[in-house]
Amino acid sequence: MNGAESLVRTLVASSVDVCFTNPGTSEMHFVAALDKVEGMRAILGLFEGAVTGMADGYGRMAEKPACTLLHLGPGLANGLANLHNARRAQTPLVNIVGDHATYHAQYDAPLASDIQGFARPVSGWVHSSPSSLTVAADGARAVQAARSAPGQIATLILPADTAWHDADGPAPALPVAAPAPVAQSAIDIVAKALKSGKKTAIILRGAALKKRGLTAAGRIAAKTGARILCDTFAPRLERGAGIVAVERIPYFAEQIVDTFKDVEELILVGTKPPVSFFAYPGKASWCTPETAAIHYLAQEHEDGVAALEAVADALGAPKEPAHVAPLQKPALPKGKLDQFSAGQIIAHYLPEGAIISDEAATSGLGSQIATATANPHDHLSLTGGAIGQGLPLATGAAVACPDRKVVCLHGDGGAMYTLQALWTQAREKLDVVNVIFANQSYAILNIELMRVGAENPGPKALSMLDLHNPSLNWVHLANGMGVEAIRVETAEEFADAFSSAVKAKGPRLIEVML
Ligand SMILES: Cc1ncc(C[n+]2csc(CCOP(=O)(O)OP(=O)(O)O)c2C)c(N)n1
Repeated sequence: MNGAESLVRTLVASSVDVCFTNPGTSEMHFVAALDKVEGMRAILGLFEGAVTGMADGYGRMAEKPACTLLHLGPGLANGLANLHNARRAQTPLVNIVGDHATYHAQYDAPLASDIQGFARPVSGWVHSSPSSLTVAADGARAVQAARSAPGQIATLILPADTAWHDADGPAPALPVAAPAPVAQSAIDIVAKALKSGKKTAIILRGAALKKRGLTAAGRIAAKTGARILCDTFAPRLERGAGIVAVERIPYFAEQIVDTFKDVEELILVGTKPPVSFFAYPGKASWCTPETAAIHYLAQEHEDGVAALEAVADALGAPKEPAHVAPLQKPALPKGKLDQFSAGQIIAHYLPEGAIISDEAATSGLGSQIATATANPHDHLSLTGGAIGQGLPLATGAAVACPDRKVVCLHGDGGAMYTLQALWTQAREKLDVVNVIFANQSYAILNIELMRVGAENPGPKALSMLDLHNPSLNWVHLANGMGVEAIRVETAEEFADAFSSAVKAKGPRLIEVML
């Protein structure tokens, strides 16, 4: 077998069995190997930003890596913004990036570039395979690196001759290190802080935002009254009826300052102290009181869930957690369609076990409020602020979880970045309801324009934030990629469209005119 086949067999043996790709000439042996090897699902994306976002959504939900297959430096570079988001999400992900044959590099052919230079800032592990005889072992190491807690991006560069020359065979899967146990001393310090009676806030991220970690945090809250929060943009949060509810840290600096103004003890589980997303003239960057004591119960690579349970036990916390969300589906609103009525309708019909990919931007608050007591679901957010993640993220999540309904909530501006994901949804018949909030504006930037102190914006400035002229037509855009779509203008129309899309199988798009 050749190097490419040895690599594909190695990936499958290491449980990497989905490849999101947009390939080129240098990856043709890998592409050909997909037919020789059983067990690797290959999914085409029509732009690399969609490909990498899909791999992120898959990794967040499958909790194991997919691989990408990308075309040299430019292919990787096209995918960087969503790799940035995936890095922020600590998603396990293996990039396979084709390169020119080793002996071709000296000629500086047009597609030659610094692939390692493109890969390094988003990758925890980067390696260029020197020979077809090492490709398999390098592939196994890439998977091991991607899966090491809490999860990271591993980029394996595959020169074309290492793919086409003979290999010895696949390499066996390497062991994956579990999250490191938290030191008893950290548990003791946090338990002591929680017993102090001071005003305490616990911020959770990572696995701690799944039911088990949330339950342990809810037990601590029941015993001590500590507040439980999560980052504004958590990679994955389980929420809804029957699950311990957390406060989501708000977006704007002064709101974060207000959220934490009384806090004396801040306990961090797999996260960092909250700071403002941007700096603004005259506003805080560091958003917790300077006087608050900060305790790291668990670092990102550590087992924060077991640590929370150990703290709850050390405190003698009751078995029953506080703040378990009840099931309260909102009534169906009538008349005006805005983000709040839309959110109520989404919460009303949201099926149990749904996955929400949320890049709704300024239209997101309504659904976040309304779904707090909806059927239990997973919520995925835009972790790195690089817009254009939501559609591919939803697509990858639907590949990972074919039995669950995926709902993508998206601003129209961000959705335009990676709308090619819709084509992949149609081709793969993925079960995604895409809701596009069509305000025909970069609305958040209109708010930011004022907040940064740019006074009296003129028509040129304002037109840079406006998406009219020409207006986008999401029904046509979706139809052009094989996705059934409808435009809605009232709450009743949206309720009809959303309920029927949720009942149907396969991708749908609803354009919500705001
Ligand atoms: C990759 C990238 N490019 C540009 C931006 C700047 N940016 C932030 S929000 C935004 C507009 C978002 O518009 P939309 O998705 O329609 O949401 P809205 O603000 O209208 O609710 C832009 C361009 C960004 N965050 N990331």
